[in-house]
Amino acid sequence: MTETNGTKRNGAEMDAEHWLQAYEQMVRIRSFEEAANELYTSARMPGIAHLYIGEEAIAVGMCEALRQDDYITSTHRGHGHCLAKGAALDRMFAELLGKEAGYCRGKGGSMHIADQETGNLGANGIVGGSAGIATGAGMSIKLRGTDQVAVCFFGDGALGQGLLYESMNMAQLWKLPVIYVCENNQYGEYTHNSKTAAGSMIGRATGFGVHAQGIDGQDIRTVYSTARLLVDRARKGGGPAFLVCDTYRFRGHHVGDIDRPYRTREEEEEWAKRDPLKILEDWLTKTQQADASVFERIQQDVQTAVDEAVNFALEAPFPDESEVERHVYA
Ligand SMILES: Cc1ncc(C[n+]2csc(CCOP(=O)(O)OP(=O)(O)O)c2C)c(N)n1
Ligand SMILES: [Mg+2]
Repeated sequence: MTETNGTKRNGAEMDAEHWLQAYEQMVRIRSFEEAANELYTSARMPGIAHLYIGEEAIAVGMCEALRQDDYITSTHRGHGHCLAKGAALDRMFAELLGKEAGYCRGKGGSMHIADQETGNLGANGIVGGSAGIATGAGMSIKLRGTDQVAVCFFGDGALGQGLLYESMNMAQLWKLPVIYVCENNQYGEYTHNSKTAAGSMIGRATGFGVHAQGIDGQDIRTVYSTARLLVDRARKGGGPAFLVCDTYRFRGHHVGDIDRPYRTREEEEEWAKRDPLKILEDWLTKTQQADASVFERIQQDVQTAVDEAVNFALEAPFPDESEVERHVYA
């Protein structure tokens, strides 16, 4: 049943074949999200989902620089992180549909997907909540004396959460191997961050002495090369880092946010020109490492795998009623 992603580069230089695997991983995330949207609009998925379309280069660029035994923590917009760290399509869809074959036996749903085998400590419906978990993982790594790294993904909305700053303070004091990755998609729900976040985003980390930088989150080559440096630094005991990746969600805040009255179509069109898939396609084409026929074949193969995984999840059984109180701690 389980089709896992075996493309991890563990931070090595990428050649053409590996860039195409990274491209495939981004396509896999996009196709997964399109299918999740379709399951929602056809009333086959309970609840809502927050789509990662437009932001794929960040999850894939960061996770390609990690080993399987490294950790990530994720957000309410977490499908891309889970898949990039190695989650299987079929068990992901099963979780979205509340089926027993899902990563959390159907009890977590879209916003609470965790998978110990791939080092995914969990998506999280609490904005900023994963900062404490990732920092705790960093503490555990240090106490156990391994060279693992923890990557904490969060949105620009989490910059308003105190836990992030308490966590970064401790991580810097104790030189923990944690990389805080802010996916700055400009909005928290329906509000632009110019209305919610005072001062400098980078300055929020440099105030603690944490190494911080801002990058273009649409270009996977930039994300990956930065990730390699920061991961290597953290592995060697260099301590935490804070990375602000500029990006944009191409869809609404969640699948039900269709009209998006809080932002203009012109703004969306400008960002659509910076589609992370297109940026990688253009570079691979320009450098003659691949052409349109290669991209089309990858897209078709991924679509077939996604269709199969959706069918698996639709047909999979729900947990038995007797399971309702098992594995529930709160
Ligand atoms: C502690 C907390 N407060 C409020 C919410 C409601 N909420 C859900 S998503 C969201 C916006 C998050 O914005 P951001 O962190 O930028 O992530 P994005 O949705 O843009 O990826 C809010 C306020 C929540 N889930 N948790
Ligand atoms: Mg945001």
